[in-house]
Amino acid sequence: MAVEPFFDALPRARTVMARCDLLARFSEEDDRLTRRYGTPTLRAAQDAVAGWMTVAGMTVRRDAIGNLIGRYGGEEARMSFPPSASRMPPLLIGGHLDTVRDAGKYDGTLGVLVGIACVERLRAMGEDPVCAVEIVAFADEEGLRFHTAYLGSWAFTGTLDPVLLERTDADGVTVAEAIRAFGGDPGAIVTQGHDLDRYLGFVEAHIEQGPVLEAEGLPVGVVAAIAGQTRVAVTFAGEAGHAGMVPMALRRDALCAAAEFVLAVEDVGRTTEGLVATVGQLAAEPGASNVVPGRVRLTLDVRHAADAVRREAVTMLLDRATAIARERGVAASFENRNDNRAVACDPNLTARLEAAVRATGYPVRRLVSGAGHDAVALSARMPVAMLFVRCAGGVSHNPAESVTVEDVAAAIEVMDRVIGDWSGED
Ligand code: HGY
Ligand code: MN
Ligand code: MN
Repeated sequence: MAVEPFFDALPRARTVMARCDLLARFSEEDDRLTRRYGTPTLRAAQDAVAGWMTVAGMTVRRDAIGNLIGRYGGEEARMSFPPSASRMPPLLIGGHLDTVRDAGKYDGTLGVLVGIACVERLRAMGEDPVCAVEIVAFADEEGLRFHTAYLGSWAFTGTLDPVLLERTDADGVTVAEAIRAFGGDPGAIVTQGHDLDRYLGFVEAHIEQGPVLEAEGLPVGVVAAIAGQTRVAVTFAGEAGHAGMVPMALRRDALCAAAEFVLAVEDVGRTTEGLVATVGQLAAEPGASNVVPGRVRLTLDVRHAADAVRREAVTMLLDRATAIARERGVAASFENRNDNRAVACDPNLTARLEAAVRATGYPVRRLVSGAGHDAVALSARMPVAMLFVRCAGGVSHNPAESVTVEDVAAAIEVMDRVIGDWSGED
């Protein structure tokens, strides 16, 4: 289906960029962008997005965990203008509005805002999309608050492990309490299913967060698969002591044990083909310059496209932590916080996405994503596909994250075509 040249994507891309700038102001911290699940700043960002959805002719709702969902077409659209007679199940498009700490402004938001830009075209053209379009802004993909990935999308699919509802954040607030405080209903989460079997599938436009598209001079790429990831909370417990009085040979210094482990993590990552392993958070207690650290809590993040390789690396690293602890007279303990298998994108939906990329005038470059995405959780219940958008230097999870308006326009055109692609099917 030819996308009307009249509705050139560039002006809409400029609007997307401006909206990313605006959403970046909704942060829990004055000097950097941090927006966790269940916070007033996430709510404020959602309210801004809900406003844009409403103006675009969408009906807007929140589900039991607080994901924001806009819908264009289908029954609800009959009351909207123009009356729509969408006859096919909805195509789900979206991203996430929560962020990491000191985040960039495109990770997650781009998928939501590109989707809204496509609906704005449908509305302006008076298009009657054969497939209704739902735009979802997941409320927690990063897991910054509870150290769990995909809380929003697991809940959306009705497959959230109820055990997670008792998971606590740094302040001892449980997921269930945070859901209630955010206006959600933890009891409804396990049962809500959003008629999942009726969705044509889920497509997200997301920054690549890597250097390949830029290195090859391509504005967009297509995700073939998403690597599996394991997140473990590791604790080394030694003995706090007076920095001036405890002889070096008698110390049970938890931070020295942790430091040796951090370098072991780096070594396994460097020597295992295709593996990445990271210690992203580390806290030494009691945290005083004249006290030998008695306890260290750190996070381990291990990823690989092959689940067996990832799991073997995790086992090896936890065994290494146990050995280091024994040699240093400290104790090592572990809590598996998150374990997600690798996911291949749906071949049929990906073929449609690839056709849209070609029709927009670009070659198809398939990539494996080392970054996790909500498509992992959704893949259990519907076909998923992802479009990558070039980002400068591949930098992400960093305030320097950036994209060009031209590449956003390319992504919008591709997504216009993905939506329009069903117009030939009744
Ligand atoms: O951690 C990830 O890969 C994603 O950004 N949540
Ligand atoms: Mn991210
Ligand atoms: Mn993301």
